[in-house]
Amino acid sequence: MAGAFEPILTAGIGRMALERIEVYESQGGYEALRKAVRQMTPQAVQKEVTDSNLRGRGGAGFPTGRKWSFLPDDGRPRYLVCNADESEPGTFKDRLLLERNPHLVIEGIMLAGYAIGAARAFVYLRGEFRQAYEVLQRALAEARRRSYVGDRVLGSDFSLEIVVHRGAGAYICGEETGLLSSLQGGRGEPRLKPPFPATAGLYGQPTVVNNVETLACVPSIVSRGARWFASIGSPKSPGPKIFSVSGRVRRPGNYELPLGTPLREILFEHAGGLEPGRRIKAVQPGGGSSAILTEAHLDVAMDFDSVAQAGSMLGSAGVIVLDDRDCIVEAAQVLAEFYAHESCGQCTPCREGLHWAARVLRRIVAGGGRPEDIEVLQSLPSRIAGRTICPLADAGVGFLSSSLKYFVDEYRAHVTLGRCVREAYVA
Ligand code: L3W
Ligand code: SF4
Repeated sequence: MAGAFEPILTAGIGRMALERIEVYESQGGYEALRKAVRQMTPQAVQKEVTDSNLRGRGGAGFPTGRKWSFLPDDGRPRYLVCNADESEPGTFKDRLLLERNPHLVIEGIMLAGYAIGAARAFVYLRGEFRQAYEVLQRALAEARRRSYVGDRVLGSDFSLEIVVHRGAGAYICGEETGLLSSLQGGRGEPRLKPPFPATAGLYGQPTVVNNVETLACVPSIVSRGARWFASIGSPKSPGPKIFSVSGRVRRPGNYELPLGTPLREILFEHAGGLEPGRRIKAVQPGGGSSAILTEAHLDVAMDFDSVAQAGSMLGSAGVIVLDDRDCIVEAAQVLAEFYAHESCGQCTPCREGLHWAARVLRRIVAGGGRPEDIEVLQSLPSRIAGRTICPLADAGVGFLSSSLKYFVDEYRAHVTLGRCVREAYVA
């Protein structure tokens, strides 16, 4: 399957200027939208997406068609929000699509908006993505001129405007309820769910929040059909997926492959493998929030269910590779500092616990670790995870708890020696 796979979302990137509308159109761009508004009812588009088994690409893998179906049919205005606040450590796939294939994202938004009957669509864009902002604004202006966006799309009864809103650089605004609060002008603070955005979202109205890559899958589902999409990759997690690979590989970058491609193939056939003589120490398969896997897991199929069975999560599919030169304690510290910094502060276990984790790890890395620190670190994850409003706190201890499971001896040696044991074997 992987050998026969042709990229769908990234096809043409690097070879042609897809951000120019005439180039995108020359590749069949906006044909799916034309087909939808001229030949399909909104319900038919929704059914196609449901039957395709498309699952959300932002981290949770929730079935997209099912999410759309939760919107109550009560006459209230509905909103569509494209979550483009990509901030997950090791994840840079949405940025690629936004900067290099913006019309695919716009077409996906228009199709999703048509399917759910959206009154307005918003793109919540990570504040630092300045280039993506400019590219997207230019692309939107072109799309409006050609009647793909705005009033009476392609002469039909369907109208939808897309508004781009720039965030201000907070990771937590990628969490959907934090995002909606920020979009309304409030603080980027998550709230408990339920109610889910589907029933009480933007301005209290029914709202769908979909990730950039999820929406970018919709045009090909509409043009080529649900059955075609469902035949790609793993049956329960079908379709293409962009894996962002970073860390100790020879060719870091974005690789679009079928979901279910083995981790080994992604790392060694596509990302160039490791430098000669090096060994894999740990891999985070789903961004900085995911638990680590080790060399023993290299044959895991990279789909939502298989990675979960292996003890981690596919998440955003940001694959981060550490090799035998990397200090596990230092890596844990870097991530703990990140999540502690990004905590919005509402929940005590997250606000205080992540700072304590970072503080203890900083002490160990600096050579001042105490024997009891290991027990403190081991007890932290269960006191933090699952006890907070949103998943940031769980994410903040994902690396810590899994690395303690596989590398507790390295933590202990670090404390005993006052330095990293890797110095003993790094060439
Ligand atoms: C209506 C129900 N809607 C679920 C909806 C819900 C949401 C989606 C998934 O976390 C993960 C997290 C991060 N009625 C519903 C319903 N929904 N039941 O379905 O919901 P949920 O709560 O399972 O997940 P979530 O809160 O959206 C997302 C992980 O992603 N993550 C974060 C990645 C960040 C990026 C990025 O920077 N681009 O992707 C990392 O892997 O840890 O587990 O829409 O409303 N009964
Ligand atoms: Fe804020 Fe952390 Fe609570 Fe999420 S878990 S709401 S980031 S304090």
